[in-house]
Amino acid sequence: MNLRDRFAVSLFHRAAEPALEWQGTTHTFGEIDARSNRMAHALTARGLTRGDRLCVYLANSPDFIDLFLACIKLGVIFVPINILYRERELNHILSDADPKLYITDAELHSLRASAADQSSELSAVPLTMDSPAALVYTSGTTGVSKGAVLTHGNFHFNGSTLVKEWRITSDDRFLLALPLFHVHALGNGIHCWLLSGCLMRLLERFEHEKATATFLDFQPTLFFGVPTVYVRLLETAPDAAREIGQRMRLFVSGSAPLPAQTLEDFRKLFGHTILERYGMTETLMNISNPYDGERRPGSVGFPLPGITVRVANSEGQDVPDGETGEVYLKGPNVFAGYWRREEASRNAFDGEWFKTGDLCVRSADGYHTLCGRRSDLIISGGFNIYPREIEEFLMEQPGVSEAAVVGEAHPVRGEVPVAYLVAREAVDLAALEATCRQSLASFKIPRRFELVEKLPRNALGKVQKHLLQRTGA
Ligand code: MLC
Ligand code: AMP
Repeated sequence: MNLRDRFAVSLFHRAAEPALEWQGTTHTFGEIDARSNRMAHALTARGLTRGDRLCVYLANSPDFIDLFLACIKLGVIFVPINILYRERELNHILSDADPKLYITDAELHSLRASAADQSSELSAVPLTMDSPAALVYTSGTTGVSKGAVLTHGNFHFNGSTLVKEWRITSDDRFLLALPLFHVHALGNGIHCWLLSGCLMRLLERFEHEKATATFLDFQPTLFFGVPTVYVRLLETAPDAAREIGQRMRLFVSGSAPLPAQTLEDFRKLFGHTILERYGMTETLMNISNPYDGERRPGSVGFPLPGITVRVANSEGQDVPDGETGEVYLKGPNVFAGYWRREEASRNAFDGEWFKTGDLCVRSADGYHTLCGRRSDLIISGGFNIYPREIEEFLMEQPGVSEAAVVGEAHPVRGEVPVAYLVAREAVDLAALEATCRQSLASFKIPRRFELVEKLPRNALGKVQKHLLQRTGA
């Protein structure tokens, strides 16, 4: 048994049903199956075989889905790359994943041409739920991006759990506007769609200026967003919001904290209480507010069925309800380790428990509330930023002797990065920003650069970032 067998509930048994709307064209599940089979043959013709890596640097499109499904069917390991990444970030992933093929827009063009002549039938490759399906890169606290190995079983467990818990059926109309290169859209979106057999409209990206028109046109019943998307949707005119809300069944938020005020304002405008859940690349989804019952503002709810969660102190011992500890968890959702990084993989676990690095408090009635992270991760618009990566880059630039990057609160993005620099000689800040633009993804570019005499440090010499945050506010 593997993911291909599970996707057969839709790709085979619902072959004639509408599956995917993309830019005015509707594809049936049978067409999606056939397209990915042709793509699988085209990849095989390029020499790809089970266990090889395929890196994909593409925006959302049906081709992205064809490539993912082709890899699932062949046992090729799919490696999605954030399209906002620039050369430096790309080079690291390309050398680490060591792919047989790397697909950009130009390469896609020729691959599509060779797929067109291929057979739409494809024989089965022996794969199990333990076979690796994807390597998804997460920035590490060390500043080096690591590939999380996600198996067929991880994706299947996650998708089937969400379908059941969030009552997703083939009657749903699902609007997906998040980037497919991250697990929110790939692990949740694509899998909930294929395992439920619902109709999905895929957008290249979320554009808030067009959101109202898209919602009114497609009339979705199901939508997944990051908090920034919900903040943007608060700009919807009241009449349109009411109409959208009447058709809608479920709005889900995750990837970053949803402010309780946004949940409340959204409820007033759309008449729906957003269901907030918590996950991460290494584990897919962990904890979710209930479909029925109270969706508590500021809380992420209860562990999903089959997942065991503990709240532990720094010695790994359980803390009582009401006290803060780190989220430890185990279950079929937990990844198979970091690609070619045995030590990092070992360090991520305490025995059989995966250490998430997220801090949380459990209430007496079992609701979990996240309250920060062990590391100084910044989340901007749902994209993760590890300050250390930017700091190292800044310190390579002329004149910069020390750098500290901190997250500053932002009304739409949640947080944005701000850089504090100690200069050994005159630093041209405009030139520095331009250099950052060339080398770093747009969301990682500090919104402000501040020159300071020295960075505040504690007795051990560690930079006290909380003091900078206060200065920056
Ligand atoms: C954002 N940008 C994009 C883009 N998304 N560019 C191309 N394609 C995309 N998909 C860039 C823009 O160029 C711009 O750069 C900046 O980001 C903000 O764009 P905006 O137009 O002002 O958009 P905004 O209304 O702010 O909304 C941005 C957003 C986007 C929320 C739609 O950030 C987004 O899609 N975020 C989702 C990230 C995600 O899926 N995370 C899940 C990780 S998985 P510039 O240069 O102008 O600033 C995870 C686990 C879990 O965390 O639990 O789910
Ligand atoms: P990523 O490494 O991109 O998979 O991001 C995972 C991180 O996003 C988690 O470790 C959390 O810190 C954060 N996250 C995901 N969902 C939520 C949520 N609902 N509330 C707060 N933080 C979240």
